[in-house]
Amino acid sequence: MIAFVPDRPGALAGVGGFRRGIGGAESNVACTLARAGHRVRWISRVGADGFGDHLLAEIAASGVDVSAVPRDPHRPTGVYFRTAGERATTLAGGPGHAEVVYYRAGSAASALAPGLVRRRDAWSGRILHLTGITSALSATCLALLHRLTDRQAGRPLVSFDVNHRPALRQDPEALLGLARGCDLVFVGEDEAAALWGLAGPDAVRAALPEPAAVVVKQGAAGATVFGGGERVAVPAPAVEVVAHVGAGDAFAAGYLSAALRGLPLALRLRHGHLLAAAALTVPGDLAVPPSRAHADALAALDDAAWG
Ligand code: KDG
Repeated sequence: MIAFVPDRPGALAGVGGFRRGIGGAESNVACTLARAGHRVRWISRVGADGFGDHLLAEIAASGVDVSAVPRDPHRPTGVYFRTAGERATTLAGGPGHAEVVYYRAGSAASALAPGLVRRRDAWSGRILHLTGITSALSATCLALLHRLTDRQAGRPLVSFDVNHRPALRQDPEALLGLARGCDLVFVGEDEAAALWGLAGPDAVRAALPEPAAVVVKQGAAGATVFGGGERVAVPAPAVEVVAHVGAGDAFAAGYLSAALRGLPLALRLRHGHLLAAAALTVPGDLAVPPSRAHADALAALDDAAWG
């Protein structure tokens, strides 16, 4: 999607102008992974409009292969507007709320369907990363995700970020069903509580026994991963938060980057935290991740150095 974000905090009702950026959970993960040095392909659908041109150019500029993103001549590129982060204040100067307004119904991406994405494109990498946002855009999008998570020969490791978005009114059962069919699941402790009434990482794992690994994100407290018979918890570094938007995507990208490199579970979580910290400290949806050498050096610090 194109993301319009105001230059200054404040309720949407009072915003005079917006800066154009890009957003979208999967493309954020793709861009961050590419910036971290991995070969990445993003598959979606955008309109044959200027916003589609901009989106493809920006995502390609991060090093992501966009050759499997067709242009839809009949539907526009999705767009969304949001406030400039959780520090937003009302016009009266009091504390405000993060506001998000989507213009995505009827967009090119919402018309994605099983017949429009070739499995050989989607399954060509070592990991396929999907999210519960796309599955909630339309019935055809949900059908596409079911097709891509079919347990058939040739399926790569499938990663799924639940990505609860109240504005999308996602179906909790549909999300649970999709998550159960994947190999690696990311979910926030708060998301699991809101969607499924689950309290804490162990309850989440009990409800999701099928995936080889389940990562439960616990905000400032850190994250816990269950995998290979292990339960590993790693605290998050303390950072001054500017905006939470994009932090979950950055976390997933950091975790996936470390997983692709075969690093142990604790280091996967640390790489996730590092990239999330890079996103938390900027107003936009995307942050420049630290170089691989810098990330490795930070991830190697002992727990005491993180507080
Ligand atoms: O994860 C950040 C996303 O929320 C943002 O980039 C937009 O994908 C998006 C959504 O639907 O909320």
